[in-house]
Amino acid sequence: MRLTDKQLEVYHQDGFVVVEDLVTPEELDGLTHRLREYTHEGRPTDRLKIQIEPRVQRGEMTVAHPGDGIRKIDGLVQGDDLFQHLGLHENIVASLEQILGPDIKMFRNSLLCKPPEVGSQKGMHQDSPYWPIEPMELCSCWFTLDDATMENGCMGVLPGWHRKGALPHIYVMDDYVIDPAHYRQDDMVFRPMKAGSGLFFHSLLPHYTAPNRTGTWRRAIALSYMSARSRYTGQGDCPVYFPIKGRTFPGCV
Ligand SMILES: O=C(O)CCC(=O)C(=O)O
Repeated sequence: MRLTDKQLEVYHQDGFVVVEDLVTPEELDGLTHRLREYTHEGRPTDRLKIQIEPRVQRGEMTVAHPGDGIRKIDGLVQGDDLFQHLGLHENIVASLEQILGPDIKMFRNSLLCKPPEVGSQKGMHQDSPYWPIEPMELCSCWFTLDDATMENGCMGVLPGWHRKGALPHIYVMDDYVIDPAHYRQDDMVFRPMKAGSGLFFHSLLPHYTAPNRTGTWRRAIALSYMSARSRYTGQGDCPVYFPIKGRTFPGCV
C-alpha cells in the first residue's frame, strides 16, 4: 500500500492525510487484545513506561480497575512483538518513505488511551516544539485501535498550518499548548476515523483531542518517524533511536 499522488499532494497541502484499513482485521484484533493484557490482565509492563490520568493520579477521581486510569503507554514498539510489527508495517513504512525519503528512524511511540469518561483532553499543540530534532519535518502515523469519533476524542486539526512554522507555546494547567491568541478554535476541522486507520501528520500541524465523554474506549498509538538525516539539538548525547529502514549518517540521529 502506497499513497496515491493525490494523497501525497493532500499531505503536503494540508499537513495530514487519513488512510483507512492499514492492517487486517486479525492484526487489529491481535493489537487490541495484547493491549488489554497489559492494561487489565497482568501481562508484565516492565519494558514499558506508563502514565496515569492526572485526576486519577491526584486522587480526584477513582476507577474500578487501575487499567481504567491509564493515559499513556510509551515504548510498545521496542518492548512488544505485535506493536513492533505495527511500527515496521509495510503499509505504514511505504507511505513514510514517500514523505520522509528512504532512510528512516523512529523518534517515539506513545499509545494514548482515553478510557471511558476518564480520558481527558490534549490541548492544541504542534509536536516539533516539544522535540529536539531539526529540521522540524517529522511525520507521525496516529493509528486508531478503536473508532475515533466526535464524542470520544478524534483528532481536530488546523489544515495547512504546518506551513506557518513553529507557533508560540505556553503552559496552561500543566499542558504545553499553542498560545490561544495565535489561532481561532472555529478554524479547527475534526477527523473521525475507523479503527485500523492512520492519520499521517506533519510535526508542525496543530492538533487537539477532546475528552472522552462516552462509555467506550478511544485508544490510538502515535508512531513518530524522522529522516535518519535529522539532527539532534537536545542536551547531552544523542539518544539511540529505533532504526526503521535504510542508512544511518555520521553526526545525525
Ligand atoms: O491521542 C491523543 O489524544 C493525542 C495525540 C497527540 O496529540 C500526539 O500524538 O501528539
